[in-house]
Amino acid sequence: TAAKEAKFVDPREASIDPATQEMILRAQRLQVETVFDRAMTMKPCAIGMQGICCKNCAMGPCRLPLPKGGITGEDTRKGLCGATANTICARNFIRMIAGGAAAHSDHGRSVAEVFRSVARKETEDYKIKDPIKLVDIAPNFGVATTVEVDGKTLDRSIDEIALEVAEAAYAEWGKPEGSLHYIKRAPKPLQEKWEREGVVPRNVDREIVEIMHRTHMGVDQDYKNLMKQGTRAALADGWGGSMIATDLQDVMFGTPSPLQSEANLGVMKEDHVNIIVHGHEPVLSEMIVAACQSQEMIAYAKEKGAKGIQLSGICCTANEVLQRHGVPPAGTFLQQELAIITGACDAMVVDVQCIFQNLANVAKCFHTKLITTHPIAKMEQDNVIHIEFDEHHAMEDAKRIVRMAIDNFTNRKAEVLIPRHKASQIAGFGVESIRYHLGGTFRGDYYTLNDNIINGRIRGIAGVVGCNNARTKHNEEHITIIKELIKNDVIVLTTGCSAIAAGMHGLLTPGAAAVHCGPGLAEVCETVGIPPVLHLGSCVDNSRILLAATEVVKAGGLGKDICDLPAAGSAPEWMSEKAISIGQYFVASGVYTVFGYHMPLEGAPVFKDYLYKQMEKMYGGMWDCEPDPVKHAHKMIAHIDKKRKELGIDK
Ligand code: SF4
Ligand code: MSK
Repeated sequence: TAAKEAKFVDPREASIDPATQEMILRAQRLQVETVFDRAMTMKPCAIGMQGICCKNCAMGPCRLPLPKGGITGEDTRKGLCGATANTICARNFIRMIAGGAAAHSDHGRSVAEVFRSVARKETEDYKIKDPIKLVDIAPNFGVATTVEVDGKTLDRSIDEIALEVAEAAYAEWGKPEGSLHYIKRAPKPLQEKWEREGVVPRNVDREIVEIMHRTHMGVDQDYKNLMKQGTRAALADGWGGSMIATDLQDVMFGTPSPLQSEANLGVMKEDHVNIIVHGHEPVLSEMIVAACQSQEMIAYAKEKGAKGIQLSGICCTANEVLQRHGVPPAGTFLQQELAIITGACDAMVVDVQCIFQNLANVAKCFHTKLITTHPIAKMEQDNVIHIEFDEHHAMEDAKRIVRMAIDNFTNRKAEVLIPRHKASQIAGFGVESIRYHLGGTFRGDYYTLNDNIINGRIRGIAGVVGCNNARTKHNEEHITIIKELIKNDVIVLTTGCSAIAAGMHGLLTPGAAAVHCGPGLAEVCETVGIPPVLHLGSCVDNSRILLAATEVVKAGGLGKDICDLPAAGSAPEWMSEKAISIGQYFVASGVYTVFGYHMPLEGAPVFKDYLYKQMEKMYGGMWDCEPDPVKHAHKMIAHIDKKRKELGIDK
């Protein structure tokens, strides 16, 4: 990966994080190219940026750039087949939704498969850790938790409930009729909107497949009708595949509750075997956590001269093992190459999504073993080891991987340089723990969330989520926006790499309240001892934000639907197709959703207007984009204030 001719980025321009800056500099000194350098040398395509390049058939690519000065008069732009800018832009947009919904939902399917193995008792390595959650979710799938015997109501066995939930959950991906069970968890007025607009998802796979059909050359040529299907697939993700993933993971691995940890590259330890898990699915990483904690593996590591095993994570696999075990994240999406550049990463174990292929090139320059584990995510480079994970012998696979990392500890070549920077954090929040920490209910007490929103101590709720993007300064937008929100008494719920960024920059501690919050939010956080920014988990756990909003609505006093709440969503540094799917399911659930960087919509102003303005009339939520982080936060606050006024709580 040596790139003598590459133009190197100034590390201070690339990130606001000192650990990241230090490692970028180190990479440059060692002539190891990273994403930050590639972002300098390869600029994005200006037409693709506008969202109006179509390559859906071999008569194209057809490119319909917006004329300088915009459209005056009739828009006569068209592709060879006659597709308009709106059609092309909408097709591209909903194909992104299909990609994102497929990724989240296939993750959910894998979890459902493992859960079915557990319910059928085909695996010994996984158990039901949270039977209470299983009993809680069972009625949503139409599974009874009690049985009538001789006029008495008796509890059904957990084994019986698990088997029926497993079958019903798994069927959500392909059932031939009806609609997704979890749709019924949404507030009633929202369900009515979805029915009225014809966007209730039928099954997860069908909605994604139908996007691919409708966007094939010569099929759906009405941007509104295309977007209808995009909405239906996005809802199948948020209220389907993602929500099922979150719930079944909680049932099998435990529902998170607040715990202490740390974040950033400084969590790696020079004198320990360092293993990094990276990707999204926690099925294998749960076993890796257990293997790393086993006396057998710790003794083996000591035999090889290490003081112990330091497990850490990148991206959402990091969030999964953080939320349930306190395993510290070593960094966000953009720090994955940098973790290897420390020279201290003995093994990086990857599963699916957000994994740079360039990791293999970087690993070649160090001793790091790069291990792919998923049958659908392999790498072509010959230094990559593939150990396919199977839930039927999960612990055996995990121990094999951990042993390989330990054996590699003595092979470290390059001088080890781990940045010292790390921050403490409290993570592990969810709907259950928000309720518990804020008075045990959502309304009716001095401490509760709804009461504090009504009395104005908390101005509103913001969900700040999503990726990093090498086209923006790493973490700057996340941190600026979050700080601006909490300064204005808006409590922040965060997931994904945004949550890791917040942890790295010290915003996930109760102490952050006194330093960064407005007086109302600070008072609430100090009284109940929570951080002003609550880490709700991984990308699929955005479903927890949907359910938290639903609980707030159901508790009363803040309107009848999610769109009535003083709430807004944000993805400041988004990059993945998953972010677009998440954005659309938030918009269709009634949330004003602002993205940073840019949106690939500028080339089709009519379609853009449909997303930014017309959507609100259908669902109560709408899209927006604002790259300036301070303005971005204030757009969210203005929306929150508008909703407070509508609720009559703006005094
Ligand atoms: Fe061009 Fe139409 Fe083919 Fe797209 S589908 S590439 S617009 S001819
Ligand atoms: S990992 S999807 S970069 S949040 Fe979920 Fe981070 Fe975005 Fe991947």
